[in-house]
Amino acid sequence: MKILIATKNLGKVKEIEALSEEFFPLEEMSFLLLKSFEKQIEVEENGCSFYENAYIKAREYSRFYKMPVIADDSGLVVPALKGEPGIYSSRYAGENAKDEENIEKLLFHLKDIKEKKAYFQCSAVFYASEKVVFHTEGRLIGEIIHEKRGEKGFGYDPVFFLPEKQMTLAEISLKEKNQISHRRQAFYSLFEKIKQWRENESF
Ligand code: ITT
Repeated sequence: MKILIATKNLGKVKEIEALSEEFFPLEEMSFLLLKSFEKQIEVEENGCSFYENAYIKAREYSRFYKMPVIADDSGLVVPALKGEPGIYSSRYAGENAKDEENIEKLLFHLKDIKEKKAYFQCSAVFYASEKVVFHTEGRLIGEIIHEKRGEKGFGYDPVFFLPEKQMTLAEISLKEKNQISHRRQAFYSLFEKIKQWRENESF
């Protein structure tokens, strides 16, 4: 079976590819990326939650490319900022904002706030048809620090500190991030559901 991983975010692509290789090493399952298609579409993320946006992306790409699709909608949630940037994480500092600009805005809003707890949320949706839709969630808890540390990862990783490792997500390897991340939790549960569905289908 071919499944399209519908994301334009190259940081996500790297992580999801590595997770899928770990989970489906011997399966007859192959993953396609958006870049393998000549025709590209824009999908408006006008949902009110990570789940709604992941569902919209998975459904629209699946309808357009006529194949099963996995979509990820994720972001950083800072309770002291009333949940910001949340579903607006990628465009916090404006449409097409760069990661550095989003981080700058985040640190500016947090400069006088002591409570630095934050978490990443990932909502993953598999859409094969209107009747075959699976949804899972993952969460990674940490703290926001005031100076960027590390060069790895993407998005808010350089300011997302893991107290138990005393490092930011941008200081640990992709492999280590993929052992603990919000994305790992969501995708492993999603892959499990897809696997079970495939097994039941073949009876
Ligand atoms: P697609 O919609 O094409 O998947 P996107 O980057 O716009 O790409 P989202 O709407 O889900 O995807 O926004 C996710 C944003 O949340 C992302 O751009 C980062 O700013 C942030 N984010 C999500 N997961 C992250 C992670 O693991 N590390 C750092 N930042 C992350």
